[in-house]
Amino acid sequence: MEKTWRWFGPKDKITLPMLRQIGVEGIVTALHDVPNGEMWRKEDIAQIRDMIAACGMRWSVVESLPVSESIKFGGPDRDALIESYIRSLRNLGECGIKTVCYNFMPVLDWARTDLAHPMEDGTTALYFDYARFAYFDIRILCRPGAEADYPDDVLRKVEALDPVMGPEDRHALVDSLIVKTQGFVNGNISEGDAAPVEHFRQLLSLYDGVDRAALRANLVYFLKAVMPVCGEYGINMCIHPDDPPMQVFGLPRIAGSAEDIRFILNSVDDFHNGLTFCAGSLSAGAGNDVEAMAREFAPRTHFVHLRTCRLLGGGNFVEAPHTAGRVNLVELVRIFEKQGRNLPMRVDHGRTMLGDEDKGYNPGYSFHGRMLALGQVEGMMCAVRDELARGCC
Ligand code: DNO
Repeated sequence: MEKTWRWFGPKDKITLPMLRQIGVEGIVTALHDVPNGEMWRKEDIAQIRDMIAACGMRWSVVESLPVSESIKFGGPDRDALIESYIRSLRNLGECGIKTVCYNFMPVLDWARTDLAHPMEDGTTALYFDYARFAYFDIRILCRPGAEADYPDDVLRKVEALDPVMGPEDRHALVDSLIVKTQGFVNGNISEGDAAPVEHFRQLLSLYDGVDRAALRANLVYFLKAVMPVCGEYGINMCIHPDDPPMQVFGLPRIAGSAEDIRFILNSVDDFHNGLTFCAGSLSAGAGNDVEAMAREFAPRTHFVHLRTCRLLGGGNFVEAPHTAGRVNLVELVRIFEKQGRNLPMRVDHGRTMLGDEDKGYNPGYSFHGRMLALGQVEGMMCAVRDELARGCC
């Protein structure tokens, strides 16, 4: 696999020369300043590509070329938005950038209740607490009928949180769930939004009446529309799984299980319609056998995210060190190395450590934590390549 790293563009405090020093070969980035839905211009793409090349690396993967909400819920302007998406793909293809990650999660991209959960060793990690998540839904968002979506024990935990959640805790929860994790990935809600909860409610209402079947149909519609330009330029689209892989806030989600992924790949059975194998997102689903999924979907995987969660029971999970979660990442490295396609791979997320805390990095995207994880995964890759060269795996 190709060692890649998610870089947030020229404003990122982690610079390209720093990445070169730690052995990164390919960059994963996007035109972060272009508003969602607008076409990516060829000159802007070429400028970033050349900036990366000047530092001895290549722009390997776009993460993400965001899919507008209207394409997902099937709004009246979806064809115009798909047309703009196709133009962006064409411009990327002409600039030689051929792996495009996107997701089809309505409104909310990834979600965590705590972005700096203290670990025993002094680092912090991303954390998901199901009861706090439900507390946001029921007590802050006040979504009608929300209670019906949670089991009794979680509802009891929500009641137990009532006396302990002060205004600051409530504010921090809103910030973690719908502001900090979202602003830099899809721009639906960004820092500085005066009324994020109200804004979030309006976004949710766009999906009134859109169920799983409708969302699936809208994804297939989108994929069929973009496949011709992908075929023309050899672009591989790769959908990112839902994170966490479960229904949230009454919204449909359609990319969280083996059955979901099978449906997506089979509905548009084209090599260019592929998967971002995000081991970490999939590992948060208790029902997912992540290694079996990697074996099944490797031939249609175009981009790999390596990390793993530790499940804590009751729907809670923490992002574990890359060597110590529920997924055996060594086996995943074996599966993807055997593909022989030098698949771009980035370590996903990382703990916050050794001075990362006050640098203002995007949550999950620390420098030292990710560098340690990259070193660990690089070690796994060396060992697996050695095994393969000796013909012993
Ligand atoms: C979070 C990321 C996601 C991912 C998008 C891809 O850290 O893995 O935000 O980039 O879902 O579209």
